[in-house]
Amino acid sequence: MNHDFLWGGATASYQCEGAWKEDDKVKSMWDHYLHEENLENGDIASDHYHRYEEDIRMMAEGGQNSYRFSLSWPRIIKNKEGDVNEKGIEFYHKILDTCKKYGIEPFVTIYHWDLPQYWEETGGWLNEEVCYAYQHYAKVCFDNFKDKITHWVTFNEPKWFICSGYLIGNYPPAHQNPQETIKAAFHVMYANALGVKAFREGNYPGNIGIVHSFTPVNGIDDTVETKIAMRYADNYCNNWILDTAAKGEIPIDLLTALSKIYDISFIKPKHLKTIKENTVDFLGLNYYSRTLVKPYTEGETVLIVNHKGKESKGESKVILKGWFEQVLHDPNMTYTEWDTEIYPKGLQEGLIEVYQRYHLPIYITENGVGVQEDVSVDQVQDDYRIAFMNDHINAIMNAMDEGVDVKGYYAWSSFDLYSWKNGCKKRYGLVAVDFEDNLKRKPKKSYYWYKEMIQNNGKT
Ligand code: BGP
Repeated sequence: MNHDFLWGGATASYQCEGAWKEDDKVKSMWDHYLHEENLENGDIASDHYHRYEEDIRMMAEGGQNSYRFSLSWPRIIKNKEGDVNEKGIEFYHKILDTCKKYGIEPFVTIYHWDLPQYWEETGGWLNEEVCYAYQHYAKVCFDNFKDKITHWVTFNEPKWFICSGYLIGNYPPAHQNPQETIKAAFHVMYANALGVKAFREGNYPGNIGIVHSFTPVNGIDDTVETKIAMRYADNYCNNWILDTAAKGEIPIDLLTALSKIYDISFIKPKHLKTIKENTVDFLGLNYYSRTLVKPYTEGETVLIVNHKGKESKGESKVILKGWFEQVLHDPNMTYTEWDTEIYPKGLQEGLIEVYQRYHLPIYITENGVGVQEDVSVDQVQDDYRIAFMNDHINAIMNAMDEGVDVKGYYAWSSFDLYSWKNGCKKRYGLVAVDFEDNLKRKPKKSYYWYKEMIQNNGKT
């Protein structure tokens, strides 16, 4: 086994911990929003807060040597004044000590979407003050856990939570406002740089990166119009995060295009200087699928929904007038129950492209398939998940053969958990969690397959 390569699974605090009010944790924007809207929530989720020992032990028994999880801001920082909740700190020490006990390397995300509600009430990511609050929170994490964590991630998927929260409106704060989207997006990338700055200034051990929801862009043909649409789509899907975090530069053609329609005067030289001077050490790519596009010039449409709700099957695409239109449903391709195209080749091609562009080490920080499963059986026979992971891991190995520096792979998810807005019925886990029967854990067939694959160093 190649001991340097990290093989594991991933989770996120809100999606698995539960214990939403325990030990002085305050409300996150997700707690608030899902309760207000009366939607299925993560109050209990997989109850990882109480069952972490069993979960981490199962990771080790499944041959995994790493665990990607996130820290919860509302568990760690009590209020706008920045006071620390020692019980929150203690909880993550217990997780980290358990990882150590089982020989599991922690790979830790500082922010995976659970903004404290007390900050959301001041305007959330539209408020520049939140960027400095994030920096304070990140510093508290570095100071408290520096001896136990060496792989740090500033943010999980800025595109997904910003576009869903401010443009599409299906995630909290559920706005539909392009002007706000641009401002919130910018603030998150600025906060990313502030987090990196705090990390560098504190001289903490280890590395820091960002995790991006990576969708390589393909065009439907080779025409000039399609190539232009592809560039717009790449800016929308990838470059505003990757260029900004890795090179310290917001793509200039994106800024020019935006400034013709929107106000970007909130971007000041001091922000750009911080962004330029504080770039990341590595890139984490979450890969679920690609984006196939064609030009879109007609009609009045600014944007149409892009969400992963099952009800929207066949409609979950992005259209930006004058920029591009996402193409769905190529009859030759296969799609998941939730409308995601299965396209492993995109991972291989995308990895090569990203590595050529940024020359940074890459981790595949999420990859998996969401399915409705009957978990009352002794063992879920998830051959579809095995096939999915097998094909994507092969794609990674091929990219590595071509020289790409991939350092780890994380299945989404380590065990079944809460899927944003879909609730617990959309399952991704290697281990089944029976939400109807006492949250019992039972490894799926894929868990054993993954163990063997890890022992073979990624050869299947
Ligand atoms: C990514 C998120 C994860 C996870 C995953 C699956 O975008 O980082 O938190 O949820 O997607 O998505 P979903 O649960 O919406 O199917």
